[in-house]
Amino acid sequence: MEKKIKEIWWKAKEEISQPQTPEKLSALKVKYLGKKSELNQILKNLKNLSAEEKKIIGPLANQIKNKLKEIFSQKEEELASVVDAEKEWIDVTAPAQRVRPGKLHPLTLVQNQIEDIFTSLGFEIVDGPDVETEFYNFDAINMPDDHPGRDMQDTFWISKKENRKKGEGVVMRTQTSSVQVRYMEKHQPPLRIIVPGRVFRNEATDASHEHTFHQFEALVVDKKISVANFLFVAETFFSQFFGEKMKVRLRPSYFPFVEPGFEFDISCTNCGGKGCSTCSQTGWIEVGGAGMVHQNVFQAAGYPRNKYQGFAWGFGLERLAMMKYKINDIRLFHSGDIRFTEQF
Ligand code: FA5
Repeated sequence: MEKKIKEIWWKAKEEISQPQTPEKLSALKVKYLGKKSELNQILKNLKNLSAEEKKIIGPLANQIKNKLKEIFSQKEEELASVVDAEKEWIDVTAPAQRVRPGKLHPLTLVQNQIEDIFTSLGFEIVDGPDVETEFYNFDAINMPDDHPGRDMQDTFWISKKENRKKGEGVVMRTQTSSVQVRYMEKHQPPLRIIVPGRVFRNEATDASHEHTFHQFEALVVDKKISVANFLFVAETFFSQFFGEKMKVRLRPSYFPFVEPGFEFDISCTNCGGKGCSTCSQTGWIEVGGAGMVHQNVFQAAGYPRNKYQGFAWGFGLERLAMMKYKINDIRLFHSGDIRFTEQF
């Protein structure tokens, strides 16, 4: 009997050490440790042995049974780790998936460049709210309720009660000029700021008009500021922005918050000023409005009248990006079409 148990041990050990699959191993476990296994039969029949034999066979059979349990569980662990490694196997020779790197939107590129140029000229970048009070968007910049200038911009009203107090309505701002008085109320001259931001107008859209677009306001205030200062800053900015010498032309125009007011044109980026279809053969392209800050605006900000002078300008960011990248439809910017944004 003792020999038999040792034979079981050697045979089992030999078989377990062979290459295994989890299925084969559990079949072996049944064979050597299952209820009907030889070892269990021996243990079951111990009662039929003599007392002498029981003393030897009992402990030996139990010892072998425990040793077998131990090597089975070792083998099971070994197999489990092999299976995991197989699941995690990576084919390092497989072709890689194409990575499509993200791109900055052309408006972001243009805005970054504008901000770099102006900060290098000593301007501070200032922000303001998209949802604005009627006061800052209109009243404070010399456009009270009954002013015809309000009709120049179709407004999205958030709140417009019939009997509201002066300036109390709420609008989606129609222009970044809304930040002028907001800023001046809290800061004293000399000041040089630019205000990039989104503006909204209740307009029909076409290739050059959006209802939601971006403007760039510039405001410079000090004791002696003249139109010549504006021209210098404008020419410096546009020359740096387009990477070539640009000329700026002023045409008289009307904006309630400036006096005198102008519309300003830059030399055509397509033909260099010779005349082409982009500039309707004039050699000039209109980019924005500008002028010397009206004393009523300074007064609304709490500055004494006639103490300070300043210039302000506002231009459309989309229009500038269209000129720089030769984009022929403003609606492409917010189309969400990746084929468009991928080109920049
Ligand atoms: C204004 O908004 C004035 N606040 C600009 C200004 C600032 C004048 C400071 C004087 C002093 P205007 O409505 O013209 O002006 O708009 C300025 C620029 O915004 C235009 O020249 C154009 O480039 C752009 N713009 C106007 N409407 C649209 C639109 N619907 N879609 C795209 N760009 C527009």
